[in-house]
Amino acid sequence: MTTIKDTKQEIQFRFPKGFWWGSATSATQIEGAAREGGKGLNIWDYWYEKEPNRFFNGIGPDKTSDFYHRYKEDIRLMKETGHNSFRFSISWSRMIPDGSGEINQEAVNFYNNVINELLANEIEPFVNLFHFDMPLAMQKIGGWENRDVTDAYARYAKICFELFGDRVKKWFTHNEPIVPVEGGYLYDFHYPNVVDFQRAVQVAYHTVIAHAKAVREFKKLDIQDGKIGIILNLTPSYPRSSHPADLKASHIADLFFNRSFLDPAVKGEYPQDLIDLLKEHGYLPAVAEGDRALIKQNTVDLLGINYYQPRRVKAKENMPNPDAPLMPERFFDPYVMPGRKMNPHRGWEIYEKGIYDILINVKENYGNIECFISENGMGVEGEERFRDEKGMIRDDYRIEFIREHLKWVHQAIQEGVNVKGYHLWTFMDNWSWTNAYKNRYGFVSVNLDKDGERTVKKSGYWFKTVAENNGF
Ligand code: BGP
Repeated sequence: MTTIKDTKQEIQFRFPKGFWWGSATSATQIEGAAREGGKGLNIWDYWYEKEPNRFFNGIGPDKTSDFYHRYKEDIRLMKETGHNSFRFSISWSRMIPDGSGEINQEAVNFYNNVINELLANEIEPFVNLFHFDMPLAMQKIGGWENRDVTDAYARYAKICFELFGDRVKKWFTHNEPIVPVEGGYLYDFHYPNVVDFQRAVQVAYHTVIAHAKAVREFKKLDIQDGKIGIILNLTPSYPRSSHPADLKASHIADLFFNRSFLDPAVKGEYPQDLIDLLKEHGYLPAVAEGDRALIKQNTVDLLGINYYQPRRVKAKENMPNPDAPLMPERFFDPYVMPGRKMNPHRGWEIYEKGIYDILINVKENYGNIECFISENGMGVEGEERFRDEKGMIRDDYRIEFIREHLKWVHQAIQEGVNVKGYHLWTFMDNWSWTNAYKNRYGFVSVNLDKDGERTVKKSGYWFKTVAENNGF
């Protein structure tokens, strides 16, 4: 086995004892076996069948790294890369093929096997229940637009808690719930490709209701040592300047893209400014009696934070057409900061201090809730060119990316933020929504031309030393 020794210097950035080192994945992106093992279709299987040309190189979710069959080998590689924890998601349409009916025993067996294998390797399973993968049968009745789907989801969540809660202690209701709202109902990069602000608001609201109902089920079960959380992609919103118009623009972007989920999940209530804004423009969602109490009583114990890039905005430069359909961009323009550092492959700004700013905000404004970095990572195209003669991809840029972010996480810990871990996106190169295999993110490379052959990258071995030393 190859090992990469970190320099023999003293550990400068030491993390608290028991820090969670690991990585994150999602069912649709790694499992494969899309039509196997009794799985029902989800929106990704369906959309790919309808419009394969919307996916990079025409590759769909049926061609992934095949974790469904290769989980043992993969878990062994997790061990080899120093993981003490690992996040995966359960596929709702694998567990309950039509979303609301019979439980699929083959799925129960599969997830039991994965959980048991992780525990046998001393890797703590972190389980997420929904990662963009609405069962097709549920989408056909309206997806999150239909309130009945929130009940089907809560039932599915309860079933998972009951079946796996004896061994899984960290649970998450959703990953990045704003993304299906943006992708599916505003900007056309997820099925059902609707562009409609009113419907987007309803979808976002019902996602919060579904979340709160799942949390309620969890709390009823009183799982020993169990924690329930949500995973949010928090994009700190930076104004171009301190001019009041820029500040207002950035405040509104923050309300839409961060606080629309962060506040109800952690504080149990929506920000009044967001309610006022939607009301002023006539876009409040339909609500039901008792919703306010439901949200208030079902806040999370644990917050997962995904951080990739900041959002920079400025006041609108041209008066928006008041008759155009409302979109969030009515309230701000994007701002390109001169001299910013970019990941050219993904087109995202790299701003390491953003991770610290989020954490400090969580400490100061969200009761210093227990949290962890649940995703952070760097997607790079064409990594094969960095493969050396021994067959290892030398991804030094990824090591630097992780290290620079970890320094800011460490700083936040020094200042008292309750951060418990760091998970990279992602464990192995995976299929990524419409980008398919364009950008690679993993500690482990997956060679699609060689039957999915896995090789650990330099970053994977580096991470092992970090995890073992609990610092660097
Ligand atoms: C997050 C998602 C992941 C993953 C990651 C990288 O938003 O939770 O599923 O895909 O982003 O983004 P992408 O794959 O689009 O490059």
